[in-house]
Amino acid sequence: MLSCRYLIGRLLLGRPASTVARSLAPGYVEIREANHGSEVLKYPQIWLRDNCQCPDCFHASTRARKSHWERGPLNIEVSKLNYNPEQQKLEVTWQDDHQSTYDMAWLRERDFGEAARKRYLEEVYKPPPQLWGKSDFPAMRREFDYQDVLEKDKVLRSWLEALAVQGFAILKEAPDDVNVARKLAERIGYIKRTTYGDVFEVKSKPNAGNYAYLMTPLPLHTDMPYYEYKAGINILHTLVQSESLGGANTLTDGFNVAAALQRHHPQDFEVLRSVPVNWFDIGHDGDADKPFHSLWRAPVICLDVDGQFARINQNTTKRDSRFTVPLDRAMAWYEAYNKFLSLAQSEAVEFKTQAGDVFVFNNLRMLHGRTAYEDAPGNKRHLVGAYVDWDIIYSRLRTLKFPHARD
Ligand code: OGA
Ligand code: NM2
Ligand code: ZN
Ligand code: ZN
Repeated sequence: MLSCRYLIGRLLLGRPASTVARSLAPGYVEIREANHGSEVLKYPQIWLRDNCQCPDCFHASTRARKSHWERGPLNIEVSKLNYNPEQQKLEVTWQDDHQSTYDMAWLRERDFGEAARKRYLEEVYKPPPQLWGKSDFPAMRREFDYQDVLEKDKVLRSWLEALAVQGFAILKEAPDDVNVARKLAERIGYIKRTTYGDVFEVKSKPNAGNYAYLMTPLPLHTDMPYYEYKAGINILHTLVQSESLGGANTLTDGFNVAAALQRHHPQDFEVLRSVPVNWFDIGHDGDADKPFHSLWRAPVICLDVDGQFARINQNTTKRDSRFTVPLDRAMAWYEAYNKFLSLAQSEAVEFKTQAGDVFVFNNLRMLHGRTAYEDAPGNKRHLVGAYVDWDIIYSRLRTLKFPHARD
């Protein structure tokens, strides 16, 4: 391979006659656009070559990069750069004579600068969650009409955005129909099937295999911490609400509780972020004949690669007595967990749904629960639930936001 380690050439876009050659840090291409002040677009040469859009390198209809491992490494350097002002394209000739052209708009969308990366992550990747405490609840509460969600894409989009940003929403005026939760899941995309079926009935059951199927208070929890692929959102449709005192829902923003713990008790935060807890679900769903033995070890507070909150695991009824950590970690963990739970409890709001309400929330983020209730002969509390994964929800949201996205 020819080696020319120092590329000479800075393009002044928009001023075709005045392209200026200047020495650059090796390995990069810089573009300064005439009407963009001192802003410079800077790209690694190896990235440009890796993302060559020519038919030999890229299969347009499947949006797929082609693999050419047999040709050796990609670090071939640029031998000639040209900006084509009529077509607004950057033209590159490489030292092996391969030729690439890049649309300026395409390049700008892939700007490595900090502001552009932030814009992409927040506008396309995921809308950032807005954390909230008890006193913010009324301002965070979003309501949508059930039929509008089914029929109007704009309303579907607003609903999904509320789930991503506020973490919950309430749909009103759903019919008295056991298929509502399923229809909503299918309106988003695909329902998530679990060991509890595709839809599940939350009511007091004689052969209850799950604590949620009793009339007792259901403490603040997230569903299915015992799953590696835990349900993304929980759709809970109230068919019959209890006329007794209770049967109300409780709700706390778990990310906000984690943030408060991080601020005020950083050591406890570190413990809950790092100590794996054994979550379990052993048994069978009522009379169903398929037994399950679900286990997943994970901390209460899980962060993503950027250090942002990714998932909260908490379900006292599903925490195993097996705690597979060294002794001293267990002691520290209980202390931190206690702080987390008391904070969560003090920030919890309470509201009672009515028949026809659908309470939907981010199950990776929201701790939720229920107050105790009493069924009566003519009034048996009855909810139907369904789950959807966030992969499906974010994908749907992006297709609504960017119907013409090509890459
Ligand atoms: C559950 C649950 C809430 C309710 O079943 O996991 O959170 O209102 N139920 O019964
Ligand atoms: N249900 C409602 O994590 C849990 O087991 C919570 C889940 C039974 C599907 C309840
Ligand atoms: Zn190519
Ligand atoms: Zn639940």
